[in-house]
Amino acid sequence: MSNESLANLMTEDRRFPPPAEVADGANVTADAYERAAVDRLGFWAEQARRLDWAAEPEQTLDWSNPPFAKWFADGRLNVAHNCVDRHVEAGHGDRVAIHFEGEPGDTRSITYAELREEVSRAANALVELGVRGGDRVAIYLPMIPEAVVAMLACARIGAPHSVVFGGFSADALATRIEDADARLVITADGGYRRGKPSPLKPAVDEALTRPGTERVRNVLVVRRTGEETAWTEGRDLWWDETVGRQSPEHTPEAFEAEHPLFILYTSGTTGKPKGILHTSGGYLTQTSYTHHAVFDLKPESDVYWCTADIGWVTGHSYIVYGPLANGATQVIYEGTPDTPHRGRWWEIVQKYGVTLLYTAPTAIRACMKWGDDIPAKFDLSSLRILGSVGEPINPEAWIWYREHIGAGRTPIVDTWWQTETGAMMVSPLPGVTSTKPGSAQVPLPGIGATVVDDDANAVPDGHGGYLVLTEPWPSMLRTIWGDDQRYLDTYWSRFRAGSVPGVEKDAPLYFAGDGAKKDTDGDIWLLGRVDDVMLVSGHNISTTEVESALVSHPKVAEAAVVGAADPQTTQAICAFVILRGSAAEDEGLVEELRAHVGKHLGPIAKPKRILPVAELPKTRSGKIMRRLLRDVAENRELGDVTTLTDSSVMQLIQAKLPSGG
Ligand code: 6R9
Repeated sequence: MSNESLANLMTEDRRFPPPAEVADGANVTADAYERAAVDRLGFWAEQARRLDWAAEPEQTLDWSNPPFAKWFADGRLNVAHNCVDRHVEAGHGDRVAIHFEGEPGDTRSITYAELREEVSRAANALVELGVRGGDRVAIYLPMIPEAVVAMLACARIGAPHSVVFGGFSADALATRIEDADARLVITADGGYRRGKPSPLKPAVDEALTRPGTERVRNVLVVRRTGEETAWTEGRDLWWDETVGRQSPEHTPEAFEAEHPLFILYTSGTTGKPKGILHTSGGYLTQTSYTHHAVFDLKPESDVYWCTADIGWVTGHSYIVYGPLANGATQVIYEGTPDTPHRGRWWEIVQKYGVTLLYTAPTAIRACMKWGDDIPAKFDLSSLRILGSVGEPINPEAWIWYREHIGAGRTPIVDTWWQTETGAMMVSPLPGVTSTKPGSAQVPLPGIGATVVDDDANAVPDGHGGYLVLTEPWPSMLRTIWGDDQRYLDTYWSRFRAGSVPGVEKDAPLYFAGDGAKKDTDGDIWLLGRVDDVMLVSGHNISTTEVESALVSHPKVAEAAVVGAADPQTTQAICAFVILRGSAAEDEGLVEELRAHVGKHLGPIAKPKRILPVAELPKTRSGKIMRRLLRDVAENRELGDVTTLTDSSVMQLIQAKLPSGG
């Protein structure tokens, strides 16, 4: 990357102050920033008291061996007790924890009292199968309540889980089973996807033929679809039989705050997947606090819905641990947003009276493409706060979300965080912040985040650089499973603090891998992964800003921009666009779009090539895989496509490209 900071092209003047109905009585008010600034560790010690500890921690942070952190190290707690039992003991056993909506339309509502019984039975079953504290359990399930139960049962007995997304292949599953050295796999016969049963168990059978997976003793299989399933006697067990016959009572044991809670793999672009390790007390403190602060959850009256999959960190932190620690009532939906019709999500919001919705920009852009008339058919008036996560949200998508889903009334919380951070780090607070379309804005109370240049000096307002985290935080990853050196190299070796206000010179800074800028108000904008930033004639240009400019054109629903090697300009901007339903791919379109970008961002940002396509390559968590588009734009063979949702997308894109690049 050159020494010139990231170009800072886009400006945004729209502001939306918090509505009175959210600001009055908000869980967290502006003084939280102040308190956390005065005594950061005291602030987190106070948040840890949101939890029920078997032994209250006296210590807050041990940073004597950076970057290996210990939070609340002398405290002891049971995570599952905090997410389930304590709510029953507090008299909320009849409160619904989960409204489950299956894709075929089957439903189940599970109260906290019922959840306690289910989790206890599952914990007893794990113990019977010989799973001990510290043993790893792989979970490969669709979005059904048993996924939550399985995770909590592992937490209850101190066995770290490794959830593998149900859309991943047998290969991906085998690599993860091997790396974590799992002893048990929990799966299902299948789940429902796009209107039909989709099998899961065959991938487990195949994975377990691979070398390195021999230590898996049992496979526990949830019956979901009832389809015919191959069976290995002595190894495979039905969940309903094995779990069903257990006692509904299980006394949870308290574990140290630093006891491992889970491993979750992030794919990254190169090398083998990284097993991100999270532990118990700090993780639960920050997921609980941020869910309470950013969604302003009122557990007695709110109905919360996070549309993420449980196989993604958002599902871990904001379906399972944060919301359940807070005693929330939530919706879990198994299927796709367009099955059996494109209004399915809005029908669910109406049916359950969802008040807090958390989803990803990719889903919002898909809904924009499908048309405003679809959400308009449903009563969405229960919604009071809308969240976004996973990618930068383009200002136009932000405005659409607020107007068409939030009736022009609801605050939008654009939450920046990562698998590695475990919980939200940069986000507006819905009762405090005047929001700004496209910007994640400010570090949450108790979080140190800023933007630095190549020499690790904080950039002045109005400049771009790299997002870094300046202070350890409770839900931070503790290491990469089995590879401390890779943990150091990946996150902590790039920056030692230069001139950063409030940070000691040479202190290690956490490098998030994202480009970012501070606008003239000091608000943070995320500009995409640093690997995706383009270098055009000596200027660093953010893919996100060019994409947002394209999406602000009425004919464009989605855009993905990459820099392709170019003999004149180092890299040339190459854009792949999905047109809105009615827009035609006519002669003048490409010129019209180039002119539009030029007008918004300046001539330097005009794409050299613009290619209309039907679909974009995305990961299962909805992130655009720009590196594959770069391969296409540079006429290279495609890199690893195993984490792609649909590999035929790339063939379609390649077919559109005239050879010669
Ligand atoms: C939670 C999650 C992390 C990467 C992160 C960044 C991108 C996530 C974002 C965002 C802009 C936001 N990202 N939230 N970019 N604005 N609100 O997505 O975790 O799957 O590990 O991805 O996602 O690039 O570095 P994970």
